[in-house]
Amino acid sequence: MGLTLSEKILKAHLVDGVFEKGQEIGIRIDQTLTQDATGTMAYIEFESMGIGQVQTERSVAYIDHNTLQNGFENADDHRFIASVAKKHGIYYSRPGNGICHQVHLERFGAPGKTLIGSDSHTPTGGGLGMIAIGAGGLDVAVAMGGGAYYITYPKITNIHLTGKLNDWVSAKDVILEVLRILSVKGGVGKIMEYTGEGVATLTVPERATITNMGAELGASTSIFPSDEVTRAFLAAQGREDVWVPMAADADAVYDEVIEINLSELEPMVARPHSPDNVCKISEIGKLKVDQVCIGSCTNSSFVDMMKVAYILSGKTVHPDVSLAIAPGSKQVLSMISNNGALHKMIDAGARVLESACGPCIGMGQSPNSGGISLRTFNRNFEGRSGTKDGQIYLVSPEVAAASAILGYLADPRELGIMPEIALPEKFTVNDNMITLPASPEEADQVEILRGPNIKEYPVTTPLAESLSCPVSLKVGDNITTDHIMPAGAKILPLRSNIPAISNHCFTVCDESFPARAKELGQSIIVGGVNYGQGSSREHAALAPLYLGIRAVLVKSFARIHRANLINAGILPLEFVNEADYDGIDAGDVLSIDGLRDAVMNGKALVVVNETKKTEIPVKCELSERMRAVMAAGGLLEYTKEQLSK
Ligand code: MIC
Ligand code: SF4
Repeated sequence: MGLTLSEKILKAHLVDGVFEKGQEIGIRIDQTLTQDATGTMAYIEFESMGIGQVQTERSVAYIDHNTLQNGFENADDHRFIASVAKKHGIYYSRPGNGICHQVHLERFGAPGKTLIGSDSHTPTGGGLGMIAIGAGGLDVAVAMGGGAYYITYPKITNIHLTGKLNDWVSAKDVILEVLRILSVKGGVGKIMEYTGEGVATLTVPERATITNMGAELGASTSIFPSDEVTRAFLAAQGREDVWVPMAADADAVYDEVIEINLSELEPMVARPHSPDNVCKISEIGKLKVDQVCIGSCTNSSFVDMMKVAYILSGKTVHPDVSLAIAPGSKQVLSMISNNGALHKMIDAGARVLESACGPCIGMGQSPNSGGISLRTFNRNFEGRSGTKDGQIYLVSPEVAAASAILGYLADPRELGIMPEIALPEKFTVNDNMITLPASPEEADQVEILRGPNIKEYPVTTPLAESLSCPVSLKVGDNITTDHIMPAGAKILPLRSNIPAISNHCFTVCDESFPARAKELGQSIIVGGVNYGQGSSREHAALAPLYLGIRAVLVKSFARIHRANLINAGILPLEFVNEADYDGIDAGDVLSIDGLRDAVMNGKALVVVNETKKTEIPVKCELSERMRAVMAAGGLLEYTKEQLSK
């Protein structure tokens, strides 16, 4: 029986476990990436493992999230990361060089390799035919130290593409269509593998838009084959030497197949407040717009920007609209400034931002109260923009630019014939904003520069014999990490300071939660389905850990967040019968007798609701390795124990 492309790469990297569906497997990691918002913690963790030089083929530290420097904190974090990178053999992409995923695709990604990144949109690399997975910072730290990365052998979904996109329909519309079909939970436990004759009609940046936003499906990752299109992109980046052809075997067997005919797609939109709340633009009508933002790791490539410049050329941004544009990388910005496209944007009245995440992570450009904002980004969770009642719609760059001119949500097909905008034969390559690490001989002399905002990893506790504590919070379905640990310009500077950032934990849902949890000392959170979807931020586990959360009991978890809870030594529990969720209220005291014994030996677990006098069967499915991690009080302690052996 033939193998899928994902299986081929995973199998070639297998270092632990049995290569069978549903089993936990350990894979060797060739490349890692971090960004600054998750990076400080990842490097604090890496340092505390006491490893000298990174063991990967390439590790890169990017600065792209916290680039508003409203106080000393962000700049201190940048300086800290720069110094750690220099000391430990990590390439350092300076602020201004661009968004991690865009730059990694341009300069480092390579077909057939494995990449993990402390950012959920790491699957962007799947556009180049690599297995690129978003993970918690601690997992990345372990991989940098040469440790395996563990995932459950996923189901492989085949998205079979036929046809060719029509004018003004773009890669964003493809992934919005997939989200419409599958929803934000539809990819959990799966890799989305793209095949079919439609693949060859999509460029690498277009493929990367699709694999990037595949994160919103909850998928482990998404991947395209590596073909002649991949070779042309790498050659244009001066990196043809890393190209290898890669594809699934003709007789590969998939767990599920989804057919999409590219020729049948229309411009689409995801309405507030979820990336899967998708419909056709034509179904909405002329919705008046207050703001348009173009950029983010989903849609900020050279061709995206050229299309936008073409649409804006000679026009003026509608008087009621504020248009912000953040090109994805220094390469993109430099090329559009050189060829005059930037001039067209500026002339039309665009507010040009630096090459960074910017508004996508609430770093500025929050819309007006109740404002309607069209964004080419990948997430529109409530409040993420920084405006609590902001109404965020996710669209393609073509829709965004057309709407910025017309003042309403516009179908770009109204603009007539689309010109052919091709990838350049040669991108402008200048890696002068990537600082190389010190040589291993000089590494000893490099001093780590730590600012006062950089605090230690929180104290963890080994899995207790038994547990009895109250429920400090009960939440509903689809809770995102933006609910658990909000981002934005005010809170992101605290990413290296767990005690301080904890004061903002869950405040989107309940202002009084941090104080209450602290007062209770130990407590449990209860939630619904797909708990923890969205970002890879381990702060969504570390802040609860600091606040004394010992267990999270939900109907189901999102993959990265569940892994982060285990890494932090917080027990991830799931209801056996979802209906039992209704029988628990905030304030109820829950207890589990013989907890450690049951978890370690895979015995049945029963939660007693002491307040309601009921018994609730729960499950906690952990691999051998995860049990050992829980027993040690988290992955950091576990890794230290392993290293000392
Ligand atoms: C995001 O898009 O939510 C982020 C900010 O890039 C996060 C990482 C973070 O929280 O720092 C992600 O997606 O992992
Ligand atoms: Fe940055 Fe937004 Fe991409 Fe996250 S989704 S990496 S915040 S651009």
